Amino acid sequence: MSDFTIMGVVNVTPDSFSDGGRYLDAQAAIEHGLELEAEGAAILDVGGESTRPGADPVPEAEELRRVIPVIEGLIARGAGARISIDTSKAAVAARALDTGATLVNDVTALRGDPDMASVVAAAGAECCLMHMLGDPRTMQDDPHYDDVVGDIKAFLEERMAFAVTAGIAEERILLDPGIGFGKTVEHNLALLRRLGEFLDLGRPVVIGTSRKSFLGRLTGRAPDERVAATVATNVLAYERGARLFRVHDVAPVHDALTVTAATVRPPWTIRTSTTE
Ligand code: HH2
Repeated sequence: MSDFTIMGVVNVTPDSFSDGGRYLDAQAAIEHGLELEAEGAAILDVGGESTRPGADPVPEAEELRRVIPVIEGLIARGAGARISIDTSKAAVAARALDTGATLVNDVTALRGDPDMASVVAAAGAECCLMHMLGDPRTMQDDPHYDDVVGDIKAFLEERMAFAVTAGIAEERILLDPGIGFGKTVEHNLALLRRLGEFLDLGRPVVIGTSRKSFLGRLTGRAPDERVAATVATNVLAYERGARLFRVHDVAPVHDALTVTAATVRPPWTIRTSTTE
């Protein structure tokens, strides 16, 4: 039994930074989700609104039109992975939860829509609270922190208290420092280096470095050439205690984390089907 969970990204958007437009068609998104599950994703994170820097907001009706058929299709096709809805709109979360999603991944940490906390609480859903400085239009405009780890820890602690007060059970909360959301390259690296400090908050830590621009700034590579850099950061994050990994490239990250987990936390399992 592995002690890590991979969340595969299913973006049903025309403008996501690394795969925009590839899975805009519901059938393509469903096939992609099933492939990610076969590669080892235990959660499929379905999103219909890009959060890349400068992204335009998507109207609720359009977001629903993008994501609901994909969730329905994944369930109809017998997906075994749990389904997460990546949204900051309460109405989208509510419909997704009714359709069969069990986790709400809200990059605004319940600040984007006043009804979001009660929707999550009423459904008894899990929710991922992520840190973002400002909003996607402005977040990369000279972000500043007194102490990036301390400031984000305090933010997540406050958001967790808010969620619990709103009726969301603490055991259903996941926390994410929000790599790339209002952070310089140095901020992202400091968060990874000191990720273990977030374990003090007592909830599972989610990390999303996949193909992000700081990896491009460091390697000079385009988004779809950042797999090795993504693997490196996820291995580092595991070693520092993260247990949920939001990625586009599930197969390589799954292999890398399998070996990392076996090394860091034995016993490991020998798979007899491998060839020498
Ligand atoms: N990153 C993105 C979107 N959602 N959710 C969590 N919890 N953590 C993250 O780091 C995170 C997230 C951005 O990645 P992507 O979905 O590929 O891009 P876009 O927002 O352009 O669709």
